[in-house]
Amino acid sequence: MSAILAVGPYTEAEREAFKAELQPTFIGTRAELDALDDTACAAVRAIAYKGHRPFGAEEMDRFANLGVVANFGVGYDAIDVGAASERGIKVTNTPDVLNDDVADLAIAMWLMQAREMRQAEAWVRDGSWAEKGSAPLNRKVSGGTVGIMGMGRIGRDIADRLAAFKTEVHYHARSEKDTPGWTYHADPVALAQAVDYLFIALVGGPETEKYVSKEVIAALGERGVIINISRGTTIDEEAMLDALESGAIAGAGLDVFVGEPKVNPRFLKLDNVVLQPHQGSATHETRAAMAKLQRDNVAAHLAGNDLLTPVN
Ligand code: 8YV
Repeated sequence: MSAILAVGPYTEAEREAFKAELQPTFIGTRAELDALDDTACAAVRAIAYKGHRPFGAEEMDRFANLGVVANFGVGYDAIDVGAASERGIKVTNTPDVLNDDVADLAIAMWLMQAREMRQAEAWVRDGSWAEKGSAPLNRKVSGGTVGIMGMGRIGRDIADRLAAFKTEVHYHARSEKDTPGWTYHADPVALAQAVDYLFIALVGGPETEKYVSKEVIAALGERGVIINISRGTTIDEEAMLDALESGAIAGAGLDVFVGEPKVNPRFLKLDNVVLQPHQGSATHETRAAMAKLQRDNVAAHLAGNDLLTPVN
């Protein structure tokens, strides 16, 4: 009695790797998981979970012998870790292997927004360049003043990249970190006041809900641009939309949204935003590394070994 479930939108390659390495008894969707009968549930010892639909106490209580939930992703806000710990269920995630890709996307959205690359490309494609001449001027990023909200591993990788753009780096985190001359702000509003470009690299979950508040957004000011690669929930999205529409801030580059994959239609009318479909970690190379780390965590648990990247 040792059933392994792989739950979520796994690619064909990931499914094949599961079959080769772990012989899971089930690879399916979250809806199929919800439909499993009691006998099948009782046999489950490990779940490899991919997706952002909440997996909490109610779900866990269906699996009396569940020992580990291995999350696909560094952010495990979909998993109720407190409920898991109370039930003696271990949770793992996939940190570090995705830092480069997520930081790269943050920089790409920053450049794309400020240099108006979408509009500039349209200028070429629709013949405006030949008909009307040069495209409108846009905004310089190198040498600017930038802020990082959340100086974890991804925040630091973003800051390292920004430093190479000769920027002045400011940050806010729970505590001051050992950083090379970057300015720490204990107050998130003070950080927003000090910078033009604000990168959000917070962890998700209830503690950071609307951490980028109406006040933080207002403090950023009319030259302010928000770049978010964390979770949609970390920003007061309605307040940000109001600010984007009124010109209270200059723009945004967003990879994550409240209620994604559905996106508030107000975003679609805005020309000062760059919108991405939560693709921070979505390269072939990184997704393969994340999937491998997830499988290795399941294998370690089943073998009774230390977990590679435990959360609780
Ligand atoms: C997701 C992510 O895991 O790692 C994270 O926290 O947000 C992503 O890499 C990915 O969307 C698959 O669910």
